[in-house]
Amino acid sequence: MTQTSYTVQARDGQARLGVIRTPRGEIRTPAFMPVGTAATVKGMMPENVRETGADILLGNTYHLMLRPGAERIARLGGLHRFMNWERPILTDSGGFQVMSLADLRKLTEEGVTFRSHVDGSKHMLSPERSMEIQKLLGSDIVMAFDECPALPADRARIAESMALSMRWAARSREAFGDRPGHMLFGIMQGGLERDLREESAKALVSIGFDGYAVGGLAVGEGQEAMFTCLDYAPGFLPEDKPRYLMGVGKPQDIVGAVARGIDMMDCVLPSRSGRTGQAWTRRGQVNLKNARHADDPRPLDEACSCPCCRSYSRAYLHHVYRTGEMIAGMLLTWHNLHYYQELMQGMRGAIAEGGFADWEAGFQQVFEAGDI
Ligand code: PRF
Ligand code: ZN
Repeated sequence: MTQTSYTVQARDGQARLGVIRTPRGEIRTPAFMPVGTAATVKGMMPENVRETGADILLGNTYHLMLRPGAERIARLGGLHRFMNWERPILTDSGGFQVMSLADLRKLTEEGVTFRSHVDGSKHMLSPERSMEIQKLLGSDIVMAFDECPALPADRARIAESMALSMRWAARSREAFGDRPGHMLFGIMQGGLERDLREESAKALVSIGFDGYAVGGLAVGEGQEAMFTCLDYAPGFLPEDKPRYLMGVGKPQDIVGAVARGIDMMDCVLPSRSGRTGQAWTRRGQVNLKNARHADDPRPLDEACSCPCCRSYSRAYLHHVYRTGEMIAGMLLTWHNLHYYQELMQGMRGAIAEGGFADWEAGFQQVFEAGDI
């Protein structure tokens, strides 16, 4: 009894409608996972994150191992209890964050040693330690430990890094063991090299995972190059397992990824841009800092049913952002997460009805028309 499953319920072109079942609840796919890096989706109460429609959150091995520490979270009953989110949590494995955030990194076959970006203390991550930390956190979907070069990078560097990530994937699988109710996802690498992507997928499939991530994208290559890769990369992965595109993205990226066969995504964009006065709506990006909103009594989006749009004007949002009030980030984050979840629900509905292409064309037309 594995207690977890993934079922494809409908297909429309390459897009898939499905559900991942775990003991902590169902994840409707295509799914967007809000990011709760430091055991909080910044500016939001967990029950309100749920109200936006989120089935699952993302947490980070790297941040939590440094502060407050994985062993401490385990003693306090695990990450779900610690942060008051009882539904599924996926945790990233830490290597990617070490490479982008930590100081004095040293990469070897064994793993990576680094100094904390918080206090300079020395730490180590390896496939084995990453699996141990994600188990201490109580993560429902554990990510294999990988490494990812920033693009552009030369082919030799990408090939070498991918091969190392595949050896680490095998060690992650071994260290994870058999944990009923929990899933382990492998991470495909290989940059923008088609043959390396295929080789990576074959290596992962022969190890065997509960799901497969497409890693190493949205690292500087641009949307067109990313979509070119997504035109073939998901096709190298098993049909009967979920596919997760890591760290993506803008609404247009998310829609394009789903159209190409991706089932799950995460991104800091809706929460982070909320804290910097940026909103995402059906009609694209809106900058609330802009003086044009100062006298505007209309909501951000009259068609949005979120608490921000139901009760507050653009003029108010502009004012509280300009004065540095906390509620500015809270309201904009709520709206942005609500919008992202509505986008996912819209795609799920369209796939169910076999109307994804029309839905996508309509989405693009309104999005590109711009804010009014
Ligand atoms: N690997 C891991 N986490 C990630 C990535 C990756 O390649 C990316 C790339 N967009 C984001 N987060 N482990
Ligand atoms: Zn809204």
